[in-house]
Amino acid sequence: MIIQSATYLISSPDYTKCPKPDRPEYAFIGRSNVGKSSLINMLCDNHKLAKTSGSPGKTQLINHFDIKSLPDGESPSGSRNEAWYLVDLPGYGFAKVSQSQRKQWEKMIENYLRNRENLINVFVLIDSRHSPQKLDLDFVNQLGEWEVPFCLAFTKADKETQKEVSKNVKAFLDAMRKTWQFLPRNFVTSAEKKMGRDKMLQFIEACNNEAAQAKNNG
Ligand SMILES: Nc1nc2c(ncn2[C@@H]2O[C@H](COP(=O)(O)OP(=O)(O)OP(=O)(O)O)[C@@H](O)[C@H]2O)c(=O)[nH]1
Ligand SMILES: [Mg+2]
Repeated sequence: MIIQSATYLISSPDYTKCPKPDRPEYAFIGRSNVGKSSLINMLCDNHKLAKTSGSPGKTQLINHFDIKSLPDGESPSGSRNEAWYLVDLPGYGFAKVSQSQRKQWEKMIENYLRNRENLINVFVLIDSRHSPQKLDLDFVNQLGEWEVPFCLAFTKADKETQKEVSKNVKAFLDAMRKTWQFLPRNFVTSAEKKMGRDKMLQFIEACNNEAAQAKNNG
């Protein structure tokens, strides 16, 4: 897939204020500072798109980005131009927030994830440098209970040896295996090295096609 354009659209405090759900949507979530905004920028090939920062807790709203793409091999004038949304969600597990802020975050995220009708898939980002963290496992288990479809995206793979990354990915999947019958798809990524970009875009394209098919079939 070729990204033709990616533009920031709007930041919403609540899912009811989000843009009209008229196209496929993909959300990025994970611990604060895990690299959500960086991964979105890497996928869109625009490092200025989503605000990144060294200080966690920067993103506090539901941030929509408007994406136009073309399937591989299609001419720019081709009619199979696709429109979809990417969403940058605020991170969880930021130590310096109050209990009430945390509750507010939880409510906002739950409402968004469970009610956003055009949400096709959530990418849960996991820092590939660490062994499985309870916070991340709790979050994916919660998604399971809510029946929200998701994939895992392991981030910052450039910061560790390949061996260490593989070990951590395997450990996370093994931890999930204890309670999950089927494991989610996973991507190993580096925003720095553009690792995982093609695979993630291919996956999104396949989901977009499926969504279009479902729509045509009424
Ligand atoms: N080396 C390396 N650094 C990364 C990568 N992805 C993100 N970072 C760095 O990690 C820090 C946090 O990245 P962000 O993309 O802002 O993380 P975030 O998850 O959006 O953070 P919040 O919005 O605050 O929750 C920044 O300093 C990034 O430059 C990566 O793949 N490799
Ligand atoms: Mg961010």
